[in-house]
Amino acid sequence: TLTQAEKAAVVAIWGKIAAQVDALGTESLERLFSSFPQTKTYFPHFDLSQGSAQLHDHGSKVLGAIGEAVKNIDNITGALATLSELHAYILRVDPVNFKLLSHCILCSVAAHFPSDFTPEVHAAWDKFLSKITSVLTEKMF
Ligand code: ZNH
Repeated sequence: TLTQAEKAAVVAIWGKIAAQVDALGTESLERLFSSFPQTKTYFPHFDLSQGSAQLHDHGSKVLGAIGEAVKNIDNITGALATLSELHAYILRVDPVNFKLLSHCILCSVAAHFPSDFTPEVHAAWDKFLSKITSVLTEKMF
C-alpha cells in the first residue's frame, strides 16, 4: 500500500496530468504500440496509426480511469472493480502488458513534466500504477 507521502505525490502531479488526459493518454498508447508492437494484437479493430481518433478516444479513457483511481486512492479496488472484470473475463489481457503500458505512461508523464518528475514522484507513480495493475489483473487467475 502507498504511504501518505506517496499518495500526496500521486495526487499533486495528477492535477497537471488531468488537464492533458487526451494528449498524455494518446502519447502513452503511441509509445506502447511502437515500442512493444506485440501489444497491438489486442486492438485488431482499431486504427492504430499515429494520432487516430480511436487512439485519442482510448487514451482518454485509460487516463480517465487512472483519474478515478486517483480520486479514490484509498479504495482503488472498489473504484476499478468493473474494469477489473472487463479486463479479466472479457478482454483477457495478459498481465505483462500492464507493466509495459505503465512504463509508457510513466515515460509520457516524465516527458511532459520533467521538473515535477522527481525521484520521489517517479517512485510513487510506479507504485500507484503497480497497484492499478494488480487490481485490473487480480481476477484473471
Ligand atoms: Zn484497457 C478498454 C483502462 C490496460 C486493452 N481499458 C479499456 C477501457 C478502459 C481501460 C477505461 C474502456 C472500458 C469501457 O469502454 O467500458 N486499461 C485501462 C487501464 C489500464 C489498461 C486503466 C492500465 C493502467 N488495456 C490495458 C492493457 C491492454 C488493454 C495493458 C492491452 C495491451 N483495454 C484494452 C482493450 C479494451 C480496453 C482491448 C477495449 C477497447 C475497445 O474499445 O474495444
